[in-house]
Amino acid sequence: MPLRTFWLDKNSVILQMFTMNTPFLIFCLAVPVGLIGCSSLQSDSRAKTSSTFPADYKGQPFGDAVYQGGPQTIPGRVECSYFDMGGEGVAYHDVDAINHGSGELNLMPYHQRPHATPYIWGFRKDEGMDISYTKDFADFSHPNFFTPATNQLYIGWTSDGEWCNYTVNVKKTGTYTITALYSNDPNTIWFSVNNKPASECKLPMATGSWHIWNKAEIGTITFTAAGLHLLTLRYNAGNNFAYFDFEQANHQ
Ligand SMILES: [Ca+2]
Repeated sequence: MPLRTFWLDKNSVILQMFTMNTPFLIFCLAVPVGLIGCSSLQSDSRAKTSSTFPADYKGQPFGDAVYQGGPQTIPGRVECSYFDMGGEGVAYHDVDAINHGSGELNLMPYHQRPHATPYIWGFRKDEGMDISYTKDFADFSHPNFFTPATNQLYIGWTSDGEWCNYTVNVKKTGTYTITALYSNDPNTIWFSVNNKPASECKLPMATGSWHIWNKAEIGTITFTAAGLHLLTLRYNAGNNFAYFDFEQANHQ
């Protein structure tokens, strides 16, 4: 049983974290009183994988030196640029191997905006998926139907028949509304759960530009089991996608 010791703040003294050989349970004990104890979700929590999660899936939840949150959670926000790791044909399908944002456009100095950082403009630059971020001269130089955050990462350069995977951790079963932050065409998009069609969603209006953003409810999706699920976004040409918010419908 590996034992690791962490110093917290001056009031907490020592947190001893025991990682069980059952690899997905972390049990924490804290001394002194004030942190009585906690159980923590481990990102690699296969023990919580839903029974219908594709057993042969080779992708992994996104993580890097900055983002170490593990699978994105539902209810909650699924950031589109945090698609799974595993590459073309596994974690996503993109029509070409070039990342036309981080790996191409954003190599130009003018696209390395002062309000951003190398991490942002080069985000996942070696992936075939196309990623960029909201820029002052492109996304904030005009009114938006919904103003995105500065440096909001998004996937773009979309083409017909593309898809990408998100390993998500569903905390509670039920039906969720899906709200999208997107731009451009009033397209239909689709979600699958564990490789089965689960939702057809309609982006409600054209925004008029790839860089005019709208945030709108686009449909619903139902999860019948908690735990890890493979959420697949399928789309055609015509949009940038920043994130999807999943909120429980009808206050379940
Ligand atoms: Ca590409």
